[in-house]
Amino acid sequence: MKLTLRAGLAGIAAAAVAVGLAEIVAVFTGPLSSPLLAVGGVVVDHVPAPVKDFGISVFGTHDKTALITGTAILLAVYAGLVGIVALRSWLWAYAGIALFAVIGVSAAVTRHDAGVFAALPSLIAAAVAIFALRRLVPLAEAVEPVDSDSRRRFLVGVGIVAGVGVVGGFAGRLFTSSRAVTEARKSVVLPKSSAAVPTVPAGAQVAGATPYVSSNESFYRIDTSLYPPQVDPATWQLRIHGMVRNPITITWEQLLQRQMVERYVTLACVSNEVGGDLIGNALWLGTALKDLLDEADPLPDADQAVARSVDGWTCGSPTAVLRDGRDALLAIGMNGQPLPVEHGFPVRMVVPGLYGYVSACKWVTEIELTRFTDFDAYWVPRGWSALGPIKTESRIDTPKDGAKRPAGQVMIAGVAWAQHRGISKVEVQVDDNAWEAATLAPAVSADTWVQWSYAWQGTKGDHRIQVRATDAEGQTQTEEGAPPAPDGATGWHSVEVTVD
Ligand SMILES: Nc1nc2c(c(=O)[nH]1)N[C@H]1C(S)=C(S)[C@@H](COP(=O)(O)O)O[C@H]1N2
Ligand SMILES: [Mo]
Repeated sequence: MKLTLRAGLAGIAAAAVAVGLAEIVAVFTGPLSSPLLAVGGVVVDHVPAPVKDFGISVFGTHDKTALITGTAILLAVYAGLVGIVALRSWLWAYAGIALFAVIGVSAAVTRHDAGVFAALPSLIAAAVAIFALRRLVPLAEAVEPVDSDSRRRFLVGVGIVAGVGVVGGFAGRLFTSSRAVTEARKSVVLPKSSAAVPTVPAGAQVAGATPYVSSNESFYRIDTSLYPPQVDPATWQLRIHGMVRNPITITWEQLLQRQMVERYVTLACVSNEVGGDLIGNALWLGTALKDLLDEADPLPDADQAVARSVDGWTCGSPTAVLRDGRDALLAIGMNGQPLPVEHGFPVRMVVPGLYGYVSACKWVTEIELTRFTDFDAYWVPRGWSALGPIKTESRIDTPKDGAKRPAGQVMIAGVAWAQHRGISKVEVQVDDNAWEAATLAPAVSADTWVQWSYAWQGTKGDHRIQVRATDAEGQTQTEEGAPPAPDGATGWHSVEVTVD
């Protein structure tokens, strides 16, 4: 093994032990102070919209794992170079480690609500890296001229150092998640809905279409947090303030005392591509946001209600939409369970008819009444529209693109949505034939998606199937294709099938 290769390995091992021990320090200073998560978080906040789009379309909801893995690979390459540099000049190697510390510290202390202690994991990591490198590089050098004893010493040294790093890293993550709010969540007893709970009508589920109600486990997850915020209901508060005559603050206990309703609402992400699956339907338990806002009494020109999460993320909804009588909820339950931590435990917003990025604030702790001209919420300066009403869309769930079917009757089925307006018609077109009306299944309300089906007599050959929906206001989904940014994808979903 060449000297440069050994030095590179020494650098990588030193970085592993540094980052691993930093994870342990982060158990005490907060999960987001770990250099990996802090730097990853800064990247998330600064990627341009097209890159974020690309990340979501390639990695789907695994975009976070991809980001952390990418950061770790970059770090390994950098650390290898620092190890090689150390052969020539310790001064430059220290400078390389110092740069790592500066990046880690600046990322960690600028995260929302970070204290000065957030700098500790990166600082300690830098010290550990220097310590480990000072020991491993001389071991790497001692191997020349070829000597099996010193080579063994080098490999054992690298192994131990990297091993301590890996074990430390996993232990740190493990402690962090065991200190998480999972226990607090288990002890939550949800109040009952004070009104009748809607039932899913018989026949709402069409064979071959996605489940009408999405399970909590399968529900899509989109947010900017690399580690979901851990919010203890005991300390949770919601403050409604800004342009209001009567600012209010409510605690978890007070929230539980309020009138609760349970409503099916289909949530959709603006990043959903035509035919995509960033959409889900759940039964949400919560209290009416309208009542809370009425109590706070917004000033007439406070046209924007900005919700803020404990992690600093914001979204802005039109105040009028939250107060127009639709079931805009401050939600605490999802399908009969307390909100899963990833879906906003203990409290989030759910607003029928608005994309998630302008309405569905998870881990919500603040609603500030302001004006659209005075404040841009998180995604607006990143290239997304300030207003995000959900567009009328439809999707073919079966047959899948590329599927083969025997000749004869082929059931085509899927979902369509135009939350809060409702769907009045879904049509299917095979090749260049006429558009044919699909059968609409019953749905709970206009706030949920609806399933549809169409029995087609498949003839031998390759075919293209397209779908389009019309909302209850009579507007038919446009054929014109548009990407998700700035305000939602458009176009008709189509699949190619072979009948033989
Ligand atoms: N705190 C916080 N809330 C958030 C987000 C976020 O990044 N942070 N993302 C929003 C977006 S873009 C969507 S589509 C929905 C997704 O909610 P879900 O993950 O429960 O499906 O949450 C919204 N609420
Ligand atoms: Mo979203």
